[in-house]
Amino acid sequence: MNWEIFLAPYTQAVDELKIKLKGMRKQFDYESRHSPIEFVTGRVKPISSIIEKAKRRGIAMANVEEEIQDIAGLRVVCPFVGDIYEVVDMLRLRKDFTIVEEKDYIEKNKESGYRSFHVIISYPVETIYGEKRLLAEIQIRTLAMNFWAINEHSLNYKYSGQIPFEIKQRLKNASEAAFRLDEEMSKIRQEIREAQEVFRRKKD
Ligand code: 0O2
Repeated sequence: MNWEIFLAPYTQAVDELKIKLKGMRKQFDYESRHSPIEFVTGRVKPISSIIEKAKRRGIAMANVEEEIQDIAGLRVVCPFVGDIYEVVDMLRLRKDFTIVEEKDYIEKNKESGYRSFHVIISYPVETIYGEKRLLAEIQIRTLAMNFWAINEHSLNYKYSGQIPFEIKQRLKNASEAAFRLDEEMSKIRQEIREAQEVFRRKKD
């Protein structure tokens, strides 16, 4: 497998999608409207992670393209839970890609305590040989969900996926705390927005 050639369209897709999703945030700013997007990041999955995931799932290298949906990964981080569904609605309206699957790990979180909304898209990349459609995963989550997920991810890496029981329990507690934080913040969302608006006007 020539990884450089294989990953090139994924790199292009991530670069393009980062610009497009950041563009959504900018448009809210230009129109002085509250943005449901706090920030956007993107990455191409490292080769070692692709190989590791394929081995773990028993996926043949020839099927990696169809079976590993997050080689191109985008993350949209939002202030409030309600913003996530606003972003999902905007993604559903777009004509530059098609949604092939939606996974709502907010309604029903994962066993680990992970919460996030995943949208899997089929994205057309223009190559020198014509259009190539590939899968990309857009993870949409709040700041609190993101804080939890990046810490849990580091621990998973540290313990090679075998996090000790006690730490797992603490992570579950932390996930519940993050859930409550999101709930409380949502309840005072309007107050927070108005405060930000006053702050923005003063700055202008
Ligand atoms: P990395 O290192 O982030 O790239 P499925 O067959 O649908 O159950 P699949 O295809 O892995 O499983 O999709 P899923 O479960 O939606 O997960 C895709 C990505 O979501 C993961 O990629 C993580 O980025 C994130 N994710 C899912 N579950 C967890 C979790 O419990 N904790 C954290 N921190 N992130 C999670 P990778 O390849 O697993 O990891």
